[in-house]
Amino acid sequence: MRIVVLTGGIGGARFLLGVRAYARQVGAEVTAVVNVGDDLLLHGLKVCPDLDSVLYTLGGGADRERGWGRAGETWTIKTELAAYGAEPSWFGLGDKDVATHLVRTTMLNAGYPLSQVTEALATRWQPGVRLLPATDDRLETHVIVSGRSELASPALANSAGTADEQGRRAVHFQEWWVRYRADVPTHRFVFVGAETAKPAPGVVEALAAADVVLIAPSNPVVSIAPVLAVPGLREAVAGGPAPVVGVSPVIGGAPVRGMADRCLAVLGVECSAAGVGGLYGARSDGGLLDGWLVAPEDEGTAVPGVTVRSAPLRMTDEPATAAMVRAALELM
Ligand code: FO1
Repeated sequence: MRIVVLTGGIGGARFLLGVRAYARQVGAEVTAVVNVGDDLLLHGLKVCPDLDSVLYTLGGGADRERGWGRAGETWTIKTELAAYGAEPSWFGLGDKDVATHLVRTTMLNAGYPLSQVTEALATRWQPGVRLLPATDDRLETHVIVSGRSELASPALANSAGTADEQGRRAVHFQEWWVRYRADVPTHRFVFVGAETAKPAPGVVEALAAADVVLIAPSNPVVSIAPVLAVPGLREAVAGGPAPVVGVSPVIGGAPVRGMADRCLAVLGVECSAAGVGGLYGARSDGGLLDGWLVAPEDEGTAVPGVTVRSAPLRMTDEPATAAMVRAALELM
């Protein structure tokens, strides 16, 4: 059995722990197609938070409490940068984490595409799943905001746009997420570079050969949407041979973690299992889903044209997450 997972964020990385555990039980192969919209260039380094979350989480090196970055991290570089007054000071790179970015950036500068660089990094972490960035091309999520004059850090590439006549400007996703905790008037999300991006090598092939495609319980707006924004990728999912089953990131009207509620509000979508299911839509109706797994708290959720079932969706540990994956696959 071949399972392809569309994923991003910390919830997506934790979901993959369960997918890998399930796959080991049944002898399945797993390919994860990972969001790159959160990526940024910082202090000359290419940082790929979602790819790194998967590498560290599946490789046993993640800080479980913080959710991002390395366990047992130290912060000497961050302190030294602060002593120079180097911005941005609101985004911290740990010392161990910096080693990953140095290796990645060196390889990218030498001409290797991100997919090959990721494969190289994975030889250390042995994640046990095939890890593919959605695209090797630059694709960054930017957020159109207004209302705070200090917005748009010149320290972040492409975040220094001047305000238009309505006072709106674009900031990098990380500035919106980490610096402002999404608490600023927000108008829309833009996936910069998406129009000309191509799926990374192996992505379309993996989708064409899949027995099932799972959409992880990741943030639909800033983790899954940038993956689907790569031309050809949505088509390869929606028009592919494999059934598509999504797992709700919302339980009882609240995101399991993160700020999906704020992101959905920007789109005018209700923060509920039905709202997110409806956003993805039925494959039979031009959308993506054949099946939608919701939590017992959301039993009775209906998404027209989609088979909806419920199962416990709290990813408390690996066995619980593997049981969730089993329930999603039983929807097929
Ligand atoms: N999240 C924070 O809240 N504060 C940080 O300083 C921060 C630094 C950071 C560095 C590397 C990395 O891979 C992730 C980092 N994150 C940080 C997490 C990240 O902002 C987001 O949680 C993800 O992009 C969303 O998936």
